[in-house]
Amino acid sequence: AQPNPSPTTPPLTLELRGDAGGKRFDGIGVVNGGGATSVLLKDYPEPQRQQILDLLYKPKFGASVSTLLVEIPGDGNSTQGSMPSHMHTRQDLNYSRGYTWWVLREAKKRNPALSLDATAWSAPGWVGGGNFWSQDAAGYYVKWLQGLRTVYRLELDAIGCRNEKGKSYDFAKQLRQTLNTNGFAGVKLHAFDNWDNTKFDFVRDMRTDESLRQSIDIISAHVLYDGSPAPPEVQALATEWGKPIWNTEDHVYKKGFDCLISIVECFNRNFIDHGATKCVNWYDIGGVYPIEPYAEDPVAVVARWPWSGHYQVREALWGYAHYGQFSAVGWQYLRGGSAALPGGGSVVTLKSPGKDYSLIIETKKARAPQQLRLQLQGALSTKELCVWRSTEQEQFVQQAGIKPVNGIVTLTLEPNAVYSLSTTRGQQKGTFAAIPAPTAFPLPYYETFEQYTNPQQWGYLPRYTADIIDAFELTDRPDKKGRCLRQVVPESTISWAPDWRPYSILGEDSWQDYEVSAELYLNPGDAGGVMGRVNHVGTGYGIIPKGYYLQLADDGRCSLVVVRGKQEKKALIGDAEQQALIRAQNDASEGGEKVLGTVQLSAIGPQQWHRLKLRFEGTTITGLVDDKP
Ligand code: 147
Repeated sequence: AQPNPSPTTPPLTLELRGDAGGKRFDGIGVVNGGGATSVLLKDYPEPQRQQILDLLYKPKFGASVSTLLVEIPGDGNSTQGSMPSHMHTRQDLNYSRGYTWWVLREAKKRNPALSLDATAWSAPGWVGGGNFWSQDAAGYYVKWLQGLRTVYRLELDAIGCRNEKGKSYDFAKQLRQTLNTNGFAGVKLHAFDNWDNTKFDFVRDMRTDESLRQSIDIISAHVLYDGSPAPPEVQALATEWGKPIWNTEDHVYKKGFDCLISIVECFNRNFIDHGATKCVNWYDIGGVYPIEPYAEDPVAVVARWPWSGHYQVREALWGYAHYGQFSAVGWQYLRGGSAALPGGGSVVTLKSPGKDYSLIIETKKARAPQQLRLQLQGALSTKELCVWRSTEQEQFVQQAGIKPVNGIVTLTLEPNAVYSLSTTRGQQKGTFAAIPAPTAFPLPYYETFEQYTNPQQWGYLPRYTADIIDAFELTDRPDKKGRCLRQVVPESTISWAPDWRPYSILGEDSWQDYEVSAELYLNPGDAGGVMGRVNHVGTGYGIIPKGYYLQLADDGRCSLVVVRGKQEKKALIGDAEQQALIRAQNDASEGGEKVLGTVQLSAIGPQQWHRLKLRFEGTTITGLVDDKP
C-alpha cells in the first residue's frame, strides 16, 4: 500500500553481503562541556535528574548515544562558562570538584559499553607557565585520568590534545609518551581537533614524521558536515595506516524536525563523504541560563529549570535515537551498504559482529518518493526488518516490519523522513509522564551557604550559580565564622574563550525592577561587586557580560559601571574573505565598560565584609554600600 515512486527517480539497489567487511563503527554521540553545559542539570530534583540522563544515555530508550566526549575542566571559560579544575595550582589536587565526574559516572552506569573520550578546552595558568603545549599539560591530563581511575573506576577510550587551538607535534609525542609511562597505554590519542580548512594538514607530515605517526592513533577534526572536507588523500592515508578518522565535534544548529533529520544527515555524510567512523555533536543537554550562548538550538534536552523540575525533550533527541538504538560501538560499516540516494538523501548500513544489521536512512533533500532495494547475501540475518520512522508530523514511530522475500527487500522512501531498519529488537520511544510545569526562579532568593554542610558532596558548587569565568567554590569564610562562596582561581587561566574577569551568574533576565546584594570580602589589591540586569554573558568570542556593575575596590573606590560586550558574530559562514570581515567587525565593535559614577568611600579596607547592593527602579539605578546609597 505504499505510493508509487516518481518515475523520474531511479531506484537504488544495495547489495549487502554479510562477509563484505568494512570499517569499524566507533560510535555516534554527543559532547558534554565545551562550555559549562550541565551546570543547572546537576541541580535538578529527582526523579527528573535521572530521567534526563536516561533520555540521553540509557540504551534502547532515548537518544541512546554510543559515545560521549567530555571537556576536562580547566577553570577557564570554554564558551558558556567555566568548570573547576582538579588542580587550581601545581600543588593542588582534588577529585571532587564540579560535576563532570558525575556526568561520566551516570552515563557509564546506564551504558557500560559507552565509549568515553575527553579533552581540555582551558587549563589553569600554572600549566606550562601559560603555554598549554607543555609537559605540564601532559602531566595534568594524567592526573585527571588517575582520578577517573582510582576514585570513579572509569577508563577513557580516547583523549585529545586540546580543543581547537592549533597543533603541536611535540605535545602529541609528549602526551603519548606520558600516557604510556603512567599506565594509560590503552587510551588512544586523537589529534588535532581543529575546524578551519587547514585542519587535516598535519596528516601529510605524519608520512615523514614517524614518531608523530606512532603517537597519533586517530586522525580527528571538527565540523565536517557543512565544513571543510577530509580530502581523499587524507582518507587514503588513514586507510593505509589503519587509523580511523573521527569527527570529534560537529554542529547541527537547527530547530525542530529539521534538527532531527539534519543530525542523521550529519552522521551519514560524515561517513559517506569523509570516512569518519565516529561523530559527536556539540552538545547534549542544555543545562545553562538563556543569557548564555547556544542555550537551546543544538541540544537534545533543555534542562534549565532545576527549581521546578521542568525540562523539554526536543525533536533532536530522536535523531540520535535513529542511530543509537540501532547500532553499537564495534559494529562495522558494511562495505557496499552506504551511499547517497539518487533522489536525495543518504543511507548507511551497519552490521553487528553477528548477523544483525541496521540501515539508517534520511531523505532530507528528496523531493519525491523513491525506491530502495536490498539484495541480501551470505551471513546476514534473514529475519524480518523492524522499521522506525520520523517525519515532520511524528517522530520515532514503529511502522509495519518488512520480511525479505528470496533475499530481497524493497521499500519506498518518502521525502523529508528518517528511517531505521533493523534485524535487532527492543527499540522504544522512551518517555516520562507528568513532567512538572515550569516555574519562575524562586524569589526572594537568600543564600548563606550554611545548608551545604558537606561542600564536597556538592562538588563545592552551590545550587543555581553558573560560573562564567574562573571558579567560585563553597568554602569556609576567611574569618571561620561559617561558609562563603569564594573565587578560588589564583591567576589568569589559559582560557579557551577571550575572557573578562571572574564572575558567576544566577537568576532571570526577565527581572526588571529588583534588588540584588551580597556581602563581599576583598583580599588586598582586589576589587569586586554585584551586577544586575545582565541580559547576556557574551560568547566564545569574548565572554563579557552586558549589564550594570557596582564595583568596590579594597581602597574604598566605588563605581557604578555599565558593561557592554562586543559584537560576537560567528565567523563560520561564508568564504575566507567573508569570515575575515566578520572577525574584523567583531574586533572593531564598540563594547567595554563605561563608568557612570565613582565615589571614594572612607573606612573601607581589605579583609573586611561589606554589603554591596544594586537597586533597579525603572530608569533609576542606585548602588548602596553597607546600606548607604
Ligand atoms: C566550537 C567549540 O568547540 C564549542 O565549545 C562551542 O564553542 C561551539 C560553538 O559553536 O564551537 O568551536 C568552534 C568555533 C568556531 C567554529 C567551529 C567550532 N567555526 O567557525 O567553524
